[in-house]
Amino acid sequence: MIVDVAKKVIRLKVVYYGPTLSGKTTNLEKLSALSGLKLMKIDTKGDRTLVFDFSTKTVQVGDMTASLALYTVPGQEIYKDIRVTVLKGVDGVIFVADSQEHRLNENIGFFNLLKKDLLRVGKRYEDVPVVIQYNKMDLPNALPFEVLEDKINKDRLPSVRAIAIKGEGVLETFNLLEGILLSKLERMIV
Ligand SMILES: Nc1nc2c(ncn2[C@@H]2O[C@H](COP(=O)(O)OP(=O)(O)OP(=O)(O)O)[C@@H](O)[C@H]2O)c(=O)[nH]1
Ligand SMILES: [Mg+2]
Repeated sequence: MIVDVAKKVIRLKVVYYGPTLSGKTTNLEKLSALSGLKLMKIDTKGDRTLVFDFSTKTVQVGDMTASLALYTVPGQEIYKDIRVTVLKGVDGVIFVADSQEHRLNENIGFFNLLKKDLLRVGKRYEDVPVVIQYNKMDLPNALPFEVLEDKINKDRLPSVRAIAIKGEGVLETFNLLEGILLSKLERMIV
């Protein structure tokens, strides 16, 4: 978080994190379309995220303006260092899981990686709000919500079911995290 007292602006950073192809970029694309935000993408040829995607959203909190910078990390293993760079200064995380059965272990592995990556950028997992999204619930091989909760969400974090490709659950997920961040902010400034 960066506070610019002169301009009355508080800058917050939200990062979409999760395994490759889970739908992080799709989330930000749909969110940007639904909320009228301008999206910048840096892709590889195959449409996979190379560096990050980026968008911003501003919200009024009292007489301050909260400016939320929204990023997605690249999920591919070869970009693991970029992932850490994108996480620097993070205030809140949306963990996008791929609900398909064969990707369960990858989701669990990535959730543990999130904890390690947060430490690498000087943050404790316990101090950073995280919301989990179970994406691709439209697919026939998607695991039931209860199973996903049991296997991935050991800490009982807020979670949302989504079909990001249809825009379903995208706003709900974002609003959940935004609500947590803004109420934290209100407690600090009011
Ligand atoms: N069936 C289905 N496909 C989806 C859904 N959300 C995303 N996809 C597809 O999954 C693929 C990967 O989506 P991306 O949003 O690019 O995934 P990503 O997490 O950004 O991937 P990386 O950038 O490599 O980390 C694309 O072909 C999407 O269209 C969904 O809810 N259902
Ligand atoms: Mg991507």
